Amino acid sequence: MRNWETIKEYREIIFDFYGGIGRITINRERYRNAFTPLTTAEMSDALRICREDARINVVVLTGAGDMAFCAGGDMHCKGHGGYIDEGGVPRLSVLDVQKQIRSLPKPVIAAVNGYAIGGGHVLHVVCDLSIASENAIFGQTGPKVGSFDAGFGSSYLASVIGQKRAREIWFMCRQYDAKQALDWGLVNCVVPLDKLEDEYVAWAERMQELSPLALRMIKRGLNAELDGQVGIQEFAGDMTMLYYCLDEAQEGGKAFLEKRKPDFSKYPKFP
Ligand code: 2NE
Repeated sequence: MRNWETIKEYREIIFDFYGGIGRITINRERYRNAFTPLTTAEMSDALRICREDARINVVVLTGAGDMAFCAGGDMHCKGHGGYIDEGGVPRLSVLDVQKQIRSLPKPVIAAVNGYAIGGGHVLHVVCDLSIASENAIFGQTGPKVGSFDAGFGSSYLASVIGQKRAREIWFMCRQYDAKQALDWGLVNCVVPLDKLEDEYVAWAERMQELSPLALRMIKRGLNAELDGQVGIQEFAGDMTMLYYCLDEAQEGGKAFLEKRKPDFSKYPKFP
């Protein structure tokens, strides 16, 4: 038994910490962990904390209970223009959560502990790694229930498993078991449900033995290839951060403040 310590209290998610891992658990077991606008707002807040908190090196996303990871958007809230929040405003804020997961400069593991359906399926797809329990079930339902995700939910899915399979998932709206998901490369590994926590903690521990900056830059590079200008901007942002760590970059600012010409001649120029 691990002693997970609460980071912050929320209404629809649990956010806790253990051994360098920030764990976000969608906590709506009654509805197969379907998300409401409040759930996604809370997830966004927790992901922002994951980015800021230097104790957190790896993030895990999972669902409460042993039936579901996430069954997508809560149909009770779906209205005209989006999922209606408590103030009556229609929102599709799960898209912001997807973007946060992709741009978080730390690895994000989806621990898929049951149904990953609709927008819940997309959530695991956008995570860097997916570890599934044997009872996990995967699928999209959008065209059956009056919805779709033609963004990461389709195009990034296709880069993960290929165009034909991505089109099959969306055009047929079938369900796929964990073995099929593993065969298709939709998940990284499958373990018995009672071993899921051990497995994702072990993967997180392994990644924490490696250089965080190296992992961060690899994530940026893998994203940049697919994310166009936004991907390049994030990659470039990290390059700028690294440049600011060099004396060469400090010399420019210092020279400006000292009202002299900068002298960049002394810094190495590798071939
Ligand atoms: C997930 C699945 C396959 C589970 O089936 P089963 O048989 O294990 O459970 P059951 O009885 O269907 O569900 C248990 C309770 O959870 C509720 C159900 O209505 C049921 O409630 P009661 O009848 O006991 O009152 N529940 C489950 N999913 C819910 C949901 N999404 N919203 C509200 N209540 C939900 C089965 O439950 C299922 O197929 N669920 C629906 C999956 C779905 O279609 N999700 C939305 C896809 S669209 C989307 O997520 C999306 C998008 O496409 C684009 C952008 C943003 C979101």
